[in-house]
Amino acid sequence: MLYTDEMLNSMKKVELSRESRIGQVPRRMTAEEKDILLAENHPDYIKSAFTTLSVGANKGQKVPCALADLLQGKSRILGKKIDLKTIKYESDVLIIGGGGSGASAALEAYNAGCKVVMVTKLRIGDANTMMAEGGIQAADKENDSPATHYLDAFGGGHFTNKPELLKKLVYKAPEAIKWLNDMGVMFDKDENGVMATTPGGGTSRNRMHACADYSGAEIMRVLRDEVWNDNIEVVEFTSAIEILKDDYGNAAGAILLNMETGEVSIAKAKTVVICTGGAGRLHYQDFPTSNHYGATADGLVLAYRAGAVLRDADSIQYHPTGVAYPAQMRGALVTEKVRSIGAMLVNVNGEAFMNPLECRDVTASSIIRECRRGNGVKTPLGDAIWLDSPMIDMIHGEGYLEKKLPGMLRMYQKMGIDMRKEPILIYPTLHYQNGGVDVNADSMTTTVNNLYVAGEAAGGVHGRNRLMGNSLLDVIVFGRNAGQYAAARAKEIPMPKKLNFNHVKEFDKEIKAAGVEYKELSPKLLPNYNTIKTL
Ligand code: MEZ
Repeated sequence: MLYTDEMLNSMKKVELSRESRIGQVPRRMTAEEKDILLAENHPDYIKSAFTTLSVGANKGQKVPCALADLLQGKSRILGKKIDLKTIKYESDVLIIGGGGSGASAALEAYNAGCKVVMVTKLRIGDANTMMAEGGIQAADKENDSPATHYLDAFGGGHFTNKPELLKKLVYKAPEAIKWLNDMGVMFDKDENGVMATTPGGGTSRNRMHACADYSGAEIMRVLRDEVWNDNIEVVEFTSAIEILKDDYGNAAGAILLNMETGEVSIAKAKTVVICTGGAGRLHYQDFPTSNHYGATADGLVLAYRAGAVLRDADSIQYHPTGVAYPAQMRGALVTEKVRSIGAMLVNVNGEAFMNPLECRDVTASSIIRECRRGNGVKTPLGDAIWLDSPMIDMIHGEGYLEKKLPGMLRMYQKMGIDMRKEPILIYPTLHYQNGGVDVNADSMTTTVNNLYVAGEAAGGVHGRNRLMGNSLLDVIVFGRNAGQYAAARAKEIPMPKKLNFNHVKEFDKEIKAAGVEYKELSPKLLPNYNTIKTL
């Protein structure tokens, strides 16, 4: 039996209250209520989960403990003999990472006439982009505007977003959708060919463009095909383990590690673009994650050691609805779209306790609080909340859920759950790093010349809380942006003559002088599951 009697009794209450909840919209919280809720319940406020950095550009600032261990970890090249004269890959632009931002950057740099090499530690497309479900925002309808999109994202980010980055994100969004559509991304459209759009948490207009509930997979399919079609050199199963610099302290390549053979090699380039994604697989505070296997914050480590500044690195997004039960799917993403199209969050007594389309940090905190108040559903894996998915077909008619959420429906069916007929159990899951490397509007880091960062590895675009659908948008807009600027710069400068990794040695000296003990080899590259608490 999948559910205990207690769970089944609670499910009965959800069924009984369902009819009366249709058409009811729970009120939004006031700003003051939100502030109190966040301070008392959001995991970012748990002081013991953070520590202060002792070295580097962000010395004195707090970051999650697991991230600090990596930022101040032992470089993989220390004590190794590195031959900097034998260059295995030489290019105008070196792209590190093979997800959505890496592919977008590669395509733009290639189109600008540059020789591009992309290195990626797994395969091209093995990335969080591929896992994205609900959609991509763009204000391209008559009742909407980039300015409205800006205000939504700025408010959602608690007014901490870097204005020049956010402006670029929202103004370039319609063009990004067109770019993808023209390349062949199969967006959902109505019978007249008009893009279908839905709302998301914190959006004041319906501007979520989607490809059912596999938006990221469809976008990545097309980007990957384009990279392959262009014959861009893609080096798979190869990680960048340090940035290389020229005699002037500018980024000039990377030291690479072949993940299969262990061979170390050198890539030299005029400009370097880091597109390594997020950090979910660090499992901050022992949260499960919706992230891809490779999400281990590698880019932050590479950039930090090279002298880049991080911003909002203590701000983490817990997606409100991760699978809480059954165990096989724990932590997997239950797209926000389930709520966008009508499902409510309901407690053990069958009561809707909040508006389901508050921003993510507020929604996640409200779910955590409801469980802390004793109103969660007890499962063998911990407390959870119902997401009342059968409401969707009751509101829109039979067949709607299957049409809009085919992937999710199948995922649950495999576990013997029909989400059209029964609610599903959710709890927040570690989803996104809101912050990252500080970059300018040209995607170059604020302190290291010729080093660019795009996508989840970059900070500032979303401030301290990202809205749904602005991540896929970020990887496209800023992947392209980084590729264009890195290419333009590469055309202006000569190929670096000599390479060095003096900054790695200097950083190591700083670590020793600060009395910090290494806890990890870094970058981490792959998660280490024997250290995660078992259920
Ligand atoms: O942007 C996201 O994180 C997103 C669209 C996730 C989702 O709920 O589907």
